[in-house]
Amino acid sequence: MGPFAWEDPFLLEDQLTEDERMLRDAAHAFAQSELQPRAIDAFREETVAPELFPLMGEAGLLGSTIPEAYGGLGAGYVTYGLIARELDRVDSGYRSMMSVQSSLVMYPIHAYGTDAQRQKYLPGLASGQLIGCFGLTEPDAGSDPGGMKTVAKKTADGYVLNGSKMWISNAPIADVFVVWAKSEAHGGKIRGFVLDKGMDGLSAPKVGGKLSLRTSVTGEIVMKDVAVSEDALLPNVEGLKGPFGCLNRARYGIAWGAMGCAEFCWHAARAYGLDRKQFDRPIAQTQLFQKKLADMQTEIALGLQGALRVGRLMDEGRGAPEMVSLVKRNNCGKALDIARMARDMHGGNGIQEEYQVMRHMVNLETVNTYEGTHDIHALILGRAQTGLQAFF
Ligand code: TGC
Ligand code: FAD
Repeated sequence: MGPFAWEDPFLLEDQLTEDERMLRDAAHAFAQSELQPRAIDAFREETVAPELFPLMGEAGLLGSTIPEAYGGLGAGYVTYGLIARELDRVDSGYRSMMSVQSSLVMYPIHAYGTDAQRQKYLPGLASGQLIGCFGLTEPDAGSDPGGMKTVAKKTADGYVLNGSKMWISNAPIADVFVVWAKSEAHGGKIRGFVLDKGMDGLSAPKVGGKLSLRTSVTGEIVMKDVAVSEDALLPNVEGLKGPFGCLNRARYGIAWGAMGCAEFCWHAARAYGLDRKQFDRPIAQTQLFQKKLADMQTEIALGLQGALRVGRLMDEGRGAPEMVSLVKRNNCGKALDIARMARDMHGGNGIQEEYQVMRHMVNLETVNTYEGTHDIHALILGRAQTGLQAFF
């Protein structure tokens, strides 16, 4: 038998390639030097920080799986997941900025767009000179995006879009809007459109009052007779599989990201327990405290292995959406439990911003809800094993 590394029980490090470790280390260094010093104040003040996009772009964090010809790194999905884990280790809002830009804006333009659309948008999005957002959810269509009301009507030389989107990450600061609408000219099928900031009738007011994910700005997208040319249509996909194709990638990244949050909370609880004394001994020397640490360690080790396995299968072209649902659901739910436990293990200090565990805890409430709620992913997995649709 070999030695045991408490912080890496299954030797995940050994399962990464040298390139993956190098890009992960670069993401870690960026997150710790550029993001960590801002996170506490940014969350408290709900700071909107568009200037972070060019910094992330320069660090190679945007569109890492997009080919180099369009400004990406041409890296695999394991690398993408490792980047998400490092950003989330600081704050889920920062990871959200990266996920939306990479998986929900650059991916559909690359996968479903024309070469002209790729040339027009991808280099700017990769460098962070352009900021993107993804509009699927509506006020009356969240878990059931097929119920959307946004419509695209055909005109002589393009389309006119009407409708509104809700809860859209990055929208108030976005230059590029990937928006999904029912197109009358395509039999009411859902089609993707790329809109540009400043178009007549397009606005993106901020959603205020969030008690979670406050480092990432969220908005509506309001479209009132927004006229676009044929060039705005993403021609190579139709139906819900368009947006879901993007969500598969973002959800997978979130499975890694949630484990980054959980690792932060676990390490913080362990350090706190070693330092804090009650009843004349470190609280880490109590059985209950150690059981909690063991539970955290176990769920994180298993969650990371699961995410890595799905990433490897995606890189081999063998990943299935249900695998992604499994790891997104499990890792978000487990991370939320771990963050709540870490908050408790810090006692009163757990509610203080400087200890950071409560910020992760409230962020994870969003992470567990967006990109398909915990229960929606259970229904996806239930359908896959019974063949029975239980959504309605
Ligand atoms: P359903 O009948 O299941 O499928 C309709 C069509 O879509 C295809 N499809 C998929 N294709 C690729 N990947 C997937 N994961 C797919 N799932 C379904 C399917 O094959 C079918 O294709 P076709 O050709 O036969 O038409 O559709 P449904 O309406 O019954 O869907 C049910 C359900 C619940 C699974 C789905 O609607 C769902 O996943 N709901 C959750 C919605 C959601 O995740 N929204 C996320 C919004 S974006 C966001 O939250 C960003 S946060 C970003 C951040 O800040 O990080
Ligand atoms: P609902 O769908 O109304 O769900 C409410 C509850 O009902 C949940 O518990 C759900 O699990 C449950 N429920 C729903 N249907 C069923 C069912 N059939 N059976 C059992 N239970 C069910 N969307 C975007 O398009 N782009 C973005 O960039 C984006 N960013 C976001 C950022 C933030 C901060 C937040 C909070 C959300 C964001 N979203 C975004 C929206 C997000 O994807 C939705 O909030 C999510 O899909 C859930 O939809 P809903 O809020 O309408 O909740």
